[in-house]
Amino acid sequence: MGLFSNPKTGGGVPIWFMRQAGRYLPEYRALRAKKPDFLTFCETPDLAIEATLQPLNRFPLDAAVIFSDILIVPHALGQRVDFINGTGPRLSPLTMPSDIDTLMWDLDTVKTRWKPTLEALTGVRSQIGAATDLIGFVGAPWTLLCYMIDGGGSKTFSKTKQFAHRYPGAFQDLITRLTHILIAYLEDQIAAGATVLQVFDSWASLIPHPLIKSVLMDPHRHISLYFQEKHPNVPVIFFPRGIGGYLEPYVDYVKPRALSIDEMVDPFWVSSHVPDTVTIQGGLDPNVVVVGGAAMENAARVYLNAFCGHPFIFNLGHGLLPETPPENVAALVDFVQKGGM
Ligand code: 1CP
Repeated sequence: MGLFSNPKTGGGVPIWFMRQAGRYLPEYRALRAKKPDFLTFCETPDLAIEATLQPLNRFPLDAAVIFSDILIVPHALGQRVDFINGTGPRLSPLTMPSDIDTLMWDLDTVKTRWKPTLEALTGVRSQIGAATDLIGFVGAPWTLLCYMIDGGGSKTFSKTKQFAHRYPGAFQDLITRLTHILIAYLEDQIAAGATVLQVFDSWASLIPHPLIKSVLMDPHRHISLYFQEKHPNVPVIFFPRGIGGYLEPYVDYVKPRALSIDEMVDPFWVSSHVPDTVTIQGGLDPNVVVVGGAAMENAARVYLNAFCGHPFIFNLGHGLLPETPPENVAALVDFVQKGGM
């Protein structure tokens, strides 16, 4: 079943998981050991294809998500990106406006640098059935800038916020340039075989209020309307993680075809306030999948009940955690596919 094939759900809710490929799977850890450098791993199409297919070989999921990373884009722009095992990504940070010109913004050049991921998409497409969607993705401009300016993961992304306040013109320029690059990358992903796209704004909750319009709403709206006009058959799922109180104006302004919700929002509020022209995805707490059993089933049932009658894709509020037992994932897929029984 495709992710968008259920206009009104009863049983048979489609299901996939953010981070469905990855460290919780022993076969991923074994494959990953072949290329200790994470970027090299992502850029080796045969390995990316196999990592993408691993969760589908275990569970009857309705979509594959291409194995790659949002930081492929700064890497394609020529920024130094390293993944330090056990620590996470490290980037040579942009610290002042003149650093923007050290990146390669020429689209023809940038396009050659994400080719391995396109090759992997085409390979996966040829190996999965037509009924299984293939999800391509990007990080939204704000979340990418968090890594590009702070230089790695952070709880606060203070350097990014200070850059935005100190150099508002340069910051806006970065948002605009990235938006165009991301659209080009998403279009290339469609041409390579992606049938659904997702835009991850994982750190949207950290955007200071005065910047919400220019940093979140405007670029998301631009991407949303662009794809609805130019690629009406390829739904784009937006994941503005943690924006809670902004959800209603977000839906009105961005007009997302689909909205991924996190575990902090009340699903019943969402189903009664978001029109059913917007497919909802999410939003089970990934921690409850670590726990499993009745706790997991009861929590999953809440989402099935909340979105019974609303177009819905079952997923989590964020990615599967590395400590998740794969058998809990199997049990959850089975539970959802049996309609919560
Ligand atoms: O050694 C390893 O195996 C590295 C772990 C890992 C994996 C499995 C990283 C490093 N990235 C990925 C793959 C990945 N990343 C996928 C495809 C796999 C799938 O979904 O099945 C996707 C969609 C992402 C997207 C991604 N990367 C996001 C957005 C989604 C989210 O989780 O919020 C973000 C923020 C990143 C950055 C990143 N890459 C890797 C890590 C550990 C991080 C987070 C760093 C931090 O702590 O801020």
